[in-house]
Amino acid sequence: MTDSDRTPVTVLGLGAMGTALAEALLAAGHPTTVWNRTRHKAEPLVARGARPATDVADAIAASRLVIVCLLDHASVHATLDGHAERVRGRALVNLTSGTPAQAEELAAWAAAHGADHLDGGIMAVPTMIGSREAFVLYSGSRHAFQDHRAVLEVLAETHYLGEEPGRAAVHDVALLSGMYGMFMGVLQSFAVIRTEGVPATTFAPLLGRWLSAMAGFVDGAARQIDEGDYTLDVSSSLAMQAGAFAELLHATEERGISTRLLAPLGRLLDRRVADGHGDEDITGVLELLTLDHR
Ligand code: FVH
Repeated sequence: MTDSDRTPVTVLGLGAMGTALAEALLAAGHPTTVWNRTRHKAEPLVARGARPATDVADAIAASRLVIVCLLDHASVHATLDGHAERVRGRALVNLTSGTPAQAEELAAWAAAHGADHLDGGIMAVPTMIGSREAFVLYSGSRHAFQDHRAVLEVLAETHYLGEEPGRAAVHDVALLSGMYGMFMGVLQSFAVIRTEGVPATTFAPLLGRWLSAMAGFVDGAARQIDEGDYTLDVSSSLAMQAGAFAELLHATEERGISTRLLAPLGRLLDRRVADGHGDEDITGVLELLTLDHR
């Protein structure tokens, strides 16, 4: 296939992520039209062969596949709203982070103006785009996904989750929740070890090894949740962990480190034990995470 056979693509938004997306498309030989509110950010891409759009209307007109990667939902509407009549017949792939409700709203907006809509949750940082580690979760128009899958694979591995527009966003929220939980734990861990004068870089291999070993929790917990049975395979009971966790909080404060990140989990463990689930696994804490459990 020659470059002239490849699908033309437009990228709206050239922040860190939009730039990485456009770079990957150019590297794969796609004729790539770019637009950014602050125009000079397009210059490095233009030097690599991108076509600078004169304005949003020109950018949308250039390609049947329009990838949107802006700051947030408000900036997507700020960019597209004045050009609703231009999107007819196009596939709008919105990789801007947003809520499920925002994905549904944009899908309805696109449908009202004759465009197909795909919402995407990028599970990567910009430097990962185009690599095997990156993946993107998509939901929305099945035929837009099928038509453009080969192009989207240039950016990252693709996972299509179905036609409900908000489904990718829910998965994004769930995966990022896991990530931020890990970030919280890692920061807490480094805060404690720093009180001992141990350099973070010295400690990091131990922490990485321990977290890798504990990653097995994911599959075991998933099985318990799907079975609705938190007594399965319990090797460390909730009662034991609640006691150990209280000691961990004391030790943390003795080192002069705040427990404000960890203390909420301690309260949930205690509550679950008080509710009679001390002989079960920690996974049952999940039952206390709905908003009607205060
Ligand atoms: N970067 C990351 O690690 C994460 C990875 C996972 C997915 N996120 C989401 O991707 C969206 C874009 O993120 P980004 O990293 O490119 O963000 P910035 O570098 O801050 O660029 C923001 C772009 O949005 C433009 N913009 C902001 N407000 C408006 C507006 N009112 N009208 C038009 N464009 C707007 C901004 O333009 P400018 O400031 O350069 O003129 C940038 O192009 C985001 O949803 C992440 O959550 C990234």
